[in-house]
Amino acid sequence: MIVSLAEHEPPRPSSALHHPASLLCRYQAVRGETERLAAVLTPEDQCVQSMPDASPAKWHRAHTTWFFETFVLREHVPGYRVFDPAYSFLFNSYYEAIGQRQARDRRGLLTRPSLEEVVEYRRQVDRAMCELLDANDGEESFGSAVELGLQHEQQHQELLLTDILHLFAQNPLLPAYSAYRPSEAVPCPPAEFIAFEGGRVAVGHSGKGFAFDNESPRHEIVLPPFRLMNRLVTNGEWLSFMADGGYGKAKLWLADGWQRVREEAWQAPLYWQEKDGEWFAMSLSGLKPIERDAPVCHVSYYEADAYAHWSGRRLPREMEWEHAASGNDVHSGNYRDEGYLRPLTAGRRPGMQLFGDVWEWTGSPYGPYPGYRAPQGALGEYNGKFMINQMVLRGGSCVTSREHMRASYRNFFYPHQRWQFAGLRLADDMPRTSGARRDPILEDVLEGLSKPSKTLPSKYFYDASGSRLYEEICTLPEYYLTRTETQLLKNLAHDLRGHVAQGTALVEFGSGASVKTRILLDRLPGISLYVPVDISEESLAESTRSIRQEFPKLVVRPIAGDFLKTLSPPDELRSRPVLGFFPGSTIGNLSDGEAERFLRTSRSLLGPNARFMIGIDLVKNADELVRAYDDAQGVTAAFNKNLLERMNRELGATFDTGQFIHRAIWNDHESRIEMHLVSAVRQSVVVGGRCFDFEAGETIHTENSRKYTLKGFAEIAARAGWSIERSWSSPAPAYAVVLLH
Ligand code: AVI
Repeated sequence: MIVSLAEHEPPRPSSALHHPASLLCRYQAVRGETERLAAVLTPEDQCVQSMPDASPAKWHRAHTTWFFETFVLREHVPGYRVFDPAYSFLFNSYYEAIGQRQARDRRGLLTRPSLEEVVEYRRQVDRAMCELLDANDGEESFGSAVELGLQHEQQHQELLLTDILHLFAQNPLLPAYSAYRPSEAVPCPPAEFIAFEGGRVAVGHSGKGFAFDNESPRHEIVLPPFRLMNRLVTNGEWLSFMADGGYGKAKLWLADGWQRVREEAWQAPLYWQEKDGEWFAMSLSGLKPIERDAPVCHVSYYEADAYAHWSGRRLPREMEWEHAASGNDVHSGNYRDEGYLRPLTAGRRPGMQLFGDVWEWTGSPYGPYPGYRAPQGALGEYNGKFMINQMVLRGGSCVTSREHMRASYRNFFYPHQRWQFAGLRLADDMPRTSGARRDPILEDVLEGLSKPSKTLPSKYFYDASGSRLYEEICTLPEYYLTRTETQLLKNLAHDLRGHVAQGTALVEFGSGASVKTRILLDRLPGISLYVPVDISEESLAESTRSIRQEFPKLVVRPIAGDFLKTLSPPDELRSRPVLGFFPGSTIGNLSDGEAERFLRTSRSLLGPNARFMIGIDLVKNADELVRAYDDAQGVTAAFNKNLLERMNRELGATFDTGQFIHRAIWNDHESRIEMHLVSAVRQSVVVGGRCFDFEAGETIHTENSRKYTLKGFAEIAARAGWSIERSWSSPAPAYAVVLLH
């Protein structure tokens, strides 16, 4: 529902001027900034047009000048003589009321006027503008046109860089516009969904400072409760979408988008290229390796929408974004002023990464607000006539000027366009719980089953019967992991004996029944403090009790919590040697991105000087791997199906477990064993009051179990700031325990 405020509030000018600095100073600063941005470009760089949507830098410089000449000097300076009457044809962008113009896609053919003549044009107009502003600063009659000209010029500054990147990306030399500026390495926060209550909220420009006409009138709407992701979608997450065949699955795409994917053979965001299995992207600093934690950029609306569909979510509506953003510090973001000229990892500053980095595609079509009327005259063409067939983007980017941005700012592009610095965040609707407390398991399950490729989180395997079945798996002849690791631990404990100093603390992640811990405690007498970390308070209490009984001199300080989240260390951990312990190749149940994040956050518990011992399963013959996850006695099948039984028990779901078949497959591309439950027939299942349809043969993906090479694992660890100090590997079946420091 939309309630217009227009009836209750007096109309106000859309571009009321309240800017503190004098207009003359601002004029000089903004015009000077355009010159600074162009200064490193050669005359050739500035003349070429790389595609119809992009304009040459020379054209941007001339067009912004024409804007001041046409809408300020010719209107407000009696007797002003234009620099060259032909320029109105050359540098009018789209103003029908002003007259004919050079076709947009032929701007690159303007080898004349020369760049020097355009520079001279800028000088003449600047002289006349400065004289006018000097004599009449604060003059309302032309002040709003000057301010509009400055905001317009800032938009073209961004376009100039956007278009130069496109141009340079076509050049086999892949030139850099500016040097790469390193940024501090920060952990990317895990994706979380922040809840907003919604309700009756006011949106649109509030009336203070400059705003474009399309941000008004401010009006009230009713927003249903919603959730927004706490940060932008990352390159790493986009790689998962690609790895899952996202660009090849028609069902994820809008029909127009799917047509584009096929016509233009999209396989990755614009500017990405794969070399020897690694992804790189062209940037304003030249061709650079993809940074997994940085926000994905240069995707179209079609791609953003397909990604949202794939992830079982949706794009935010523009008013959800604006409501979430209003009240946030609009100036705190990675804008052009920071000098990076590329989107950076979230987590550098508090907040939801709403401003700067990348323009965020919203799911909202660009249209007029209730009561909107385009201003009279030629300038009425600035925004209003584009209110069809485009989608709104919010928040500004790493090439937007900081002072140009507002929470109410609406950018807009066609859904197929990719050359803008555009990315996305996800949103979703609040689960309908009719006021009752939310059930996190139900939410995760509903989310996983809503995805086009259905999933269930593997962490829910381990209820009481799942844990029993897993213990049984560990004793199976096919499941080599446990006994191989046990043997390795016995051997390496012997090697380490002299190196584990007296007073060492052993911190175990996902300690469970602490079975393998005993191998270390028996053989490494230096360990005097044991910190088991586990999400299950019950199994922690049980293992703490039995370890205390068996090792009476050992101090045990259990931590109940999710080790994937940042945990604070108990006081006793300070000022002693610390050895982290994460056995069982449990790290392989995480995606590489999650593993990297876990390794990074584990530092907060372990401290800066710790060592970290991790068990990892290694790549080997596919048959042997599949056998380990599809044993002859069917214990792993029962373990997998227990997930469905658990949903039936705890959520009242209606899975007929006899109609699902356990399947383990080796995914060579991702180097992992995948466990699936395959629907034997066409069937429907009800969970949490929702009905999920299954085709015969459709699968629920329940677990990944990554198999590493030592080199591949070292790379993941290195990204998280660890290096391998030593490793112990077994001969076939290959398995390793690595010691990181
Ligand atoms: C706990 N985790 C390391 C086991 C694995 O090998 O990925 C879980 C498991 N799944 C099937 N069998 C065992």
